[in-house]
This record gives sequence, C-alpha cells and structure tokens, in this order.
Amino acid sequence: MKGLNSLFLAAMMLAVPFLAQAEQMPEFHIIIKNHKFQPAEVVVPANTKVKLIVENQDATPEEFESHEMHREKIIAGNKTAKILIGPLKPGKYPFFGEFNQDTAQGMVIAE
Ligand SMILES: [Cu+2]
Repeated sequence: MKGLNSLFLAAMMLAVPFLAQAEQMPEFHIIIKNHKFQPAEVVVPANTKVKLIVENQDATPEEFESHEMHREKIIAGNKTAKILIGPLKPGKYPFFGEFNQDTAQGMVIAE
C-alpha cells in the first residue's frame, strides 16, 4: 500500500507540471466570417506554445492553412477548431483559408 501511494505521488508530481503548462498556454480567438479572419493579425508571444481557437461562423467549411507554421486544418461550417502553434521565433507567419484564398488572409506575429 505504501509503495502504491508513493508511486501515485510520483506520478502526480510528474503530471502536475504538464497540466499547469497546458492551462497556462495563451489562447487567441480568431473568427472566420464572410470568408475573412477577424482579427486578421494576431500578436503572440515568441518562443511559446500558443493555442489558436478558430471559430468558423460561416456556414461553409474553411481550411486553416499555413506553410510557415506547418498547419492545415479543415473547420466545418459553424464549428470551432483548436490549433496549437509554436514555439515560434520572432517574425511574421502568414496563414490563409484555402477554400477562400482571395479574402481569407491572416498573419501571426510572434514578438
Ligand atoms: Cu490545404
């Protein structure tokens, strides 16, 4: 019993930092509406993992795509997707909606 308890404790001590890290991950909300990103520019901390929460308010699907950030994710109409990015070096990282590239253009700015 004692052995199990200390094993459990050791597991908790390992798990807690990971949980804390996940909770502290900065989140940024982006809305897709009328085939545009709002906001179109998102400033995120450099050298940090961040979570983009992309809410597609259009009825049609969109694909969030970024070659620079190596991300590609289809978001169905009226659905929300979470996209983890980073840690990014300071700089500009374009993204676009592949299904509506004429209007759906955005930029992550890491600084
Ligand atoms: Cu694509």
